[in-house]
Amino acid sequence: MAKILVIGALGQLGSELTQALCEKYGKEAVIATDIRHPEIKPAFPFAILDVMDKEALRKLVQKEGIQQIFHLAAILSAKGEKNPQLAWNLNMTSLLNVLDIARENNIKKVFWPSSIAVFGPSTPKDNTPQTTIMDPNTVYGISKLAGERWCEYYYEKFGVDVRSIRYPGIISYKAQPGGGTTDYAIDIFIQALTTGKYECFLEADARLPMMYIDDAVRGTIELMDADADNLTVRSGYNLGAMSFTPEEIASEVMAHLENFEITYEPDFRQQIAASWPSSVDDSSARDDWKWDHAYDLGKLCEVMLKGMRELLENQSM
Ligand code: AKB
Repeated sequence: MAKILVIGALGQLGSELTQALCEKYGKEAVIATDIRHPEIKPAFPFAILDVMDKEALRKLVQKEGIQQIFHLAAILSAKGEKNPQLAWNLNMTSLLNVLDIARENNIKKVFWPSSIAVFGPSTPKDNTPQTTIMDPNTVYGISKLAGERWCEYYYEKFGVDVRSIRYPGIISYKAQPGGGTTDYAIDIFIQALTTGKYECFLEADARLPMMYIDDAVRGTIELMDADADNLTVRSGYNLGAMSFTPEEIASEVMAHLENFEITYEPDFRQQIAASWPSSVDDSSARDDWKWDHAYDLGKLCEVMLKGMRELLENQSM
């Protein structure tokens, strides 16, 4: 049986992607790992793994006969700025460990997430092209851009079939995001349902590309299923769904909760947001592997409010 290893399986993307992989391939085919212990027993096979420990990764890959790796562990943009050395070290060393082990053990496919953070202040902001100026000014963005170059290098030089997506902000309610700039678009739902007001750490008009988690998970699996001959991008695919500002999402929330109030107190994260695209051109993904998104802002708000409300009710029971 083809075994799939997920690294960072308890994170925001990892937890839902692991669930989807189990549904698609069966629980026996998936090994979920993370550096921390789960709070509740996960519904899939789980092991503790520190991806910085290359020997431990090698042993697990060989013992389990792993054939695909999804490496999702990373320090995100806002958290990375608090400890740049740690973010660089974790984001780069972990990727190089995975690429090396994949090469050594003839792993069939590797997935590694890139981000819109690879772009910077000189990048064209609207409909940002797949190939363009890239001058990221966060340590997270620098590590993602360097990571993309390494992925392409391992593909070109050693034939490792690495695939990657430049995710926009991912919005979900089941697992907490881990220190990103786009996290405001999740916090807003929690605050709207608990206190009825939200103080946003970005400016009212900070427009960023965003995506609902179901689209992100489906897109990831579709890219991994795509025929290698159809893939023209071996760095990271631009992937679009919707773009909105804090003001726009707030008025959509108000359409459901009329007393909701938003105020703005921008902090250091505003500068990060200002350096990123407001929308991306994802025609390569649409042409190469038929990417199409399903969620727009209206549908996102409906599903987030419903899901978050149920979650909060269950927590208070
Ligand atoms: C972040 O805000 O750091 C992430 C990202 C866009 O990669 N959500």
